[in-house]
Amino acid sequence: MTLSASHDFSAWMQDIQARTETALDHCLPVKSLMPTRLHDAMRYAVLGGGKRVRPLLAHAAGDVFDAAPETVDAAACAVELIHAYSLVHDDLPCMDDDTLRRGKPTVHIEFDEATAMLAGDALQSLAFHVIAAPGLIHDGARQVRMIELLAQASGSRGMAGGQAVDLDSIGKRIELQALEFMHIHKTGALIRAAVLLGAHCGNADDAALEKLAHYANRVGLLFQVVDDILDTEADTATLGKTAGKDEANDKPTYVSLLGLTQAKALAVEMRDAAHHALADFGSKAQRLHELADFIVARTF
Ligand code: GRG
Repeated sequence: MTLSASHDFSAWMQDIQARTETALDHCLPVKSLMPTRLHDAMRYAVLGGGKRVRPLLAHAAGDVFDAAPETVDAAACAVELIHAYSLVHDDLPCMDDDTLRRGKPTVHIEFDEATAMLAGDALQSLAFHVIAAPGLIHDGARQVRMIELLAQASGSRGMAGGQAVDLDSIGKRIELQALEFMHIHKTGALIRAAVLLGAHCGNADDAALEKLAHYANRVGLLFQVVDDILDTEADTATLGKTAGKDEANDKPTYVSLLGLTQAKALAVEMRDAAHHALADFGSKAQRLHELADFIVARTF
């Protein structure tokens, strides 16, 4: 990537992150609305942090089909609200039991466990409220497909299912294939939903959606391999969450199964496969290419 291209990419990223923050702010209930403590916790969980990788992917996929950015904002918010809920619940003592997230105390530490549970629940409901908004897109049948896609990606056949397998694998030695299954669901499903929902906003046809799904599947795994590498290599201050948690929790990861060098090689392989999946889209897919590079670059 040239220097000017990388400058342009940073400016684009900042623009999408800023518009996502504004869109999220608008769809979340204001703090002063009853029940104020719950609304405060929901806003705390969502606003002012996070890389907004999923909204970036949704907008990049929308760009391929000239989707209206305002429509993609709604789809991106829905995915980000599901992501935020999953982090709140993942941090609870009954799951990962973590005290730090995005450089701040986790929601159950800042508020309390019951509030954190309810905030996660309510964020999930809000996500479906946002994606089901009447008139979000002109094609009602396509909007129903979008709602179904988000439901599948977050439920027992997607993220929640992946989390169940993750919890079940603690302290166990699992094969690479089982690790891949877990991550395709836990992390990959929502990343795939972000890409496909962005593309739906631009009326992508089924053939294009299939190619994008292939890209998203590679990026989802890439994201997880990178997350595993960072958990070993980066410090808590850089990550904004507790480093070394996977090893401390005796969780199987790409690094524990393959070693650091091979995990990094796998990341490069996934990135190249992601680029390859975009071959038919030409320069319209520039942002999707750049995002795959950006995700890998975090580790090198
Ligand atoms: C509780 C149903 C349920 C699911 C939880 C997403 C998840 C499933 C757990 C998070 C644990 C984890 C570290 C997963 C690995 C990849 C991942 C999703 C990291 C966090 O996402 P980022 O890096 O976070 O996009 P930010 O803070 O930037 O939004």
